[in-house]
Amino acid sequence: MRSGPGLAPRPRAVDWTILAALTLALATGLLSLTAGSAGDAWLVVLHGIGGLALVVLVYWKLRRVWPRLAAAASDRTVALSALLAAMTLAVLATGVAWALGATPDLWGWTLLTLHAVLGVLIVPLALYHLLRRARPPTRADWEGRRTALQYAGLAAVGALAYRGQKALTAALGTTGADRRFTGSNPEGGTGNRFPVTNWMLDDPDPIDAGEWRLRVVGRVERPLALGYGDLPTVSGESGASASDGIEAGAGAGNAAGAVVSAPAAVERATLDCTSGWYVERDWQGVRVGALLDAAGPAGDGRFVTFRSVTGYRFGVPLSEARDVVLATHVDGERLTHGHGFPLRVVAPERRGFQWVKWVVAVEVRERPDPGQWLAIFLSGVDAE
Ligand code: HEM
Ligand SMILES: Nc1nc2c(c(=O)[nH]1)N[C@H]1C(S)=C(S)[C@@H](COP(=O)(O)O)O[C@H]1N2
Ligand SMILES: [Mo]
Repeated sequence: MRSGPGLAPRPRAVDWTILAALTLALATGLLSLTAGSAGDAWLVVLHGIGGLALVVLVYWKLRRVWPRLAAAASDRTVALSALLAAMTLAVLATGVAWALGATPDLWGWTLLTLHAVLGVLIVPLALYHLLRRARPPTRADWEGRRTALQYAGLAAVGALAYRGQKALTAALGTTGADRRFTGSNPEGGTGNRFPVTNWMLDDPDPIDAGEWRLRVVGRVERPLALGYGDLPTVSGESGASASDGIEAGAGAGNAAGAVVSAPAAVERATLDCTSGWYVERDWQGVRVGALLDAAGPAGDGRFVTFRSVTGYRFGVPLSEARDVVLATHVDGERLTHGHGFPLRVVAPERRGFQWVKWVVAVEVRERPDPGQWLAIFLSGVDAE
């Protein structure tokens, strides 16, 4: 890009604007990890525009400090500044490459996961850089009509680049063209044919439906323990080994009557993994509202946590939980082990890492469980 000195704001203004743009990109990037409904789309748009404006800002800055970087590589502070510059360029390059449709397999990681991890790793380097180098801006750094024009230009370039990138991917028909508002690409397929994504070492043995129990516990009047046979039957079940060995499980024989007699719930919903892919499917199973009606939440029950046999868990407010489906089937096929058989969370408008697999307990709680949020920071660290 050609830009004479007249286009760039004064050095200290550039530096502090880089900090602002970096903070914006980091904040919107992290918040986008829980963005699940179309109303959250603006977060990712702001992320893209802020990130693309940063490309211009970083170019201005590097043009200015390049001679010093090259000259003093032996100085520790300068060496760390150079590392910060390299990482920032890597974050920008991975973000833009992902948006343009690049989907290389990086030893089990996606480019988007690498992008997010590099973005977070920048934080300590940027803080060190600030402590060693920051000079407070003065009014003189921002004075003049020219500065206002320069900033208007910068915002326009960021927004135009964002539009241009969308137009380019659409015109070329690259992978990136079909991105969801979260930045995820479609996986297509039907039924169980989509990637299995497990968090770190979350990899349980296949579950025997005959032994398995679903417990509805916590702040409820009538705790339940349901067997696989107590769950609604999905009519017209398809798939190779559809109900092999399952009838043996039958019901656990308690207050489950209301649940069994309910017809299977069907929910069309999108599973959107933060590592950058999504699928839309019909999910069949039991509506959590039906389970709660049978168990009778106590007056102080406000949240519902879904717990996996592995200890992995996630919770949502009680009113939202009523609409969650605990699925035994996808597109009429019994879930495979990898996708969470016998039961997984289907939480429309929530991101994939919140769709707990191999569910063994539904816990009604008075307040949220902060420990679950650990999963947010590690959810991008996905296998496959
Ligand atoms: C902190 C420094 C970061 C910078 C400078 C940055 C910058 C960028 C840029 C320039 C793009 C391409 C925008 C486009 O062409 O549309 C991008 C895309 C993206 N970034 Fe970041 N990013 C950062 C951190 C993060 C983090 C921490 C996350 C998530 C955890 C994240 C998630 C995303 C997503 C989901 C996209 C794809 C958006 C789309 O497809 O439209 N970023 N980022
Ligand atoms: N118990 C458990 N549930 C889990 C996970 C996990 O690792 N363990 N991974 C989550 C993540 S990150 C995603 S994207 C979805 C993926 O579901 P899938 O493997 O059926 O594609 O499951 C979620 N549920
Ligand atoms: Mo995920």
